[in-house]
Amino acid sequence: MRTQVGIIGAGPAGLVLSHLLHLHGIESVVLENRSRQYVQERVRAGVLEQGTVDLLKETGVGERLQREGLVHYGVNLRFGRRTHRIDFADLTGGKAVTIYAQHEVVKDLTDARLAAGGQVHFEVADTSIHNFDNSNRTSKPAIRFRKDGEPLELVCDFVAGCDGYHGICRPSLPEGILTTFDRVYPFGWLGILAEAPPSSEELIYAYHERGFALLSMRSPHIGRLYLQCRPDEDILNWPDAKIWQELQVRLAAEEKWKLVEGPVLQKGVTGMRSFVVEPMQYGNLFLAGDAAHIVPPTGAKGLNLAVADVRILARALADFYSTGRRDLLHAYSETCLRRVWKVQRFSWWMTSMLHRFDNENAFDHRRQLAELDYLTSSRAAAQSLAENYVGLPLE
Ligand code: RFL
Ligand code: PHB
Repeated sequence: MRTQVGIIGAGPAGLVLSHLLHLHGIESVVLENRSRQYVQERVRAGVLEQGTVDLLKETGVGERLQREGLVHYGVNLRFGRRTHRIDFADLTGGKAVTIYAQHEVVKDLTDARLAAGGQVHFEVADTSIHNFDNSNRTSKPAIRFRKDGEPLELVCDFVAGCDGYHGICRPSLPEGILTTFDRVYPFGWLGILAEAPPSSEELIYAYHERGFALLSMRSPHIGRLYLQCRPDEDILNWPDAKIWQELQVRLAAEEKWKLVEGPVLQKGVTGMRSFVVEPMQYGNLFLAGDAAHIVPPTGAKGLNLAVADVRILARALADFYSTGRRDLLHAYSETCLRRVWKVQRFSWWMTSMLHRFDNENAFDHRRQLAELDYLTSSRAAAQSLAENYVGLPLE
């Protein structure tokens, strides 16, 4: 098999990259180790930045998103049982975020790629990458894998490692090339998907003595809620009634407000970490999305950052194929990392402000409350949150 760009991973990064390359007339093949059904049902992110929404719409894959997505012009911060709205439209000149599940984005992109005759292969096994270090200029990069038990090789000009945090691309780089920067948080999130209409039109981020809670949603009928929990929390310790009880306590408000409960459709625990590798490229291999960096979910940035990376990569590859110049490709990592670090900062800051840390004391609790008070009483501070939340300008 032969293609121009071999893409490993059919998550948001891999599929958006394949779609953008197609629009530039560049051929790619996407290899995914899970089944199509699995990736299209995996419950993950839900908040799309304005720039992500604009990109999907402008490139012809935003039709269902436009119809079904919920446009939010603000979020609520709740602490001391009071609710404070951050008005994005006012603070950012009319920008918003859109609530639309990640697996719906993945579904729309997969459909678009296949309808355009694109190659997306699911359930491939034993993926490995070769000859990507550029040392041997006569042999091209190759991806080896198995499909239905048969060993195959895909020869390409470039490999895009879009295979997420647990993928094989990042660990395939020779030792000593990558520098890792990370922080693991001493807590996780217990998330539920519930058949309950969201009790608020917009998201509520709640800071409470017992820990953080978040009210989000997927549709006017389906709620998505999270609780701060121990990083190794056993979900078996959390029967549905106990989850709702804890959500009721942490989300409680002074004003007349009620958290509507309903059957829990799905639940799980996620650990939280901040993680970056530098550089995000080596020879003809380019890492994008979670393969190169992870953010804690508090800022709702992971998917959006993955899309920002591949937009830069697609532009660099398009420039190479049309002019033969490699300067944008050489600058890929540096260009991406400027945004990556700003988003890391924002996600770390939101996480630090809103969670209870075991090793912190009453001073830190007062400091967190003061930060929230400042944020909700100073236009300058609120504007900083708003411009980061709706998404920093693209390069
Ligand atoms: P993905 O989505 O992990 O996709 C990688 C794909 O590669 C496949 N793969 C392989 N394929 C072939 N061969 C191999 N050896 C392979 N190894 C792996 C995997 O099966 C997978 O299909 O990475 P990508 O594309 O970089 O996208 C990143 C996002 O998925 C991630 O950042 C977000 O989900 C993070 N995130 C959120 N991001 C947001 O922007 N907004 C949010 O509201 C938000 N909420 C969240 C989140 C992540 C969460 N969890 C569960 C981690 C909420 C949660 C709870
Ligand atoms: C979600 O709806 O899954 C969600 C919303 C906001 C976040 C993280 C996750 O910060």
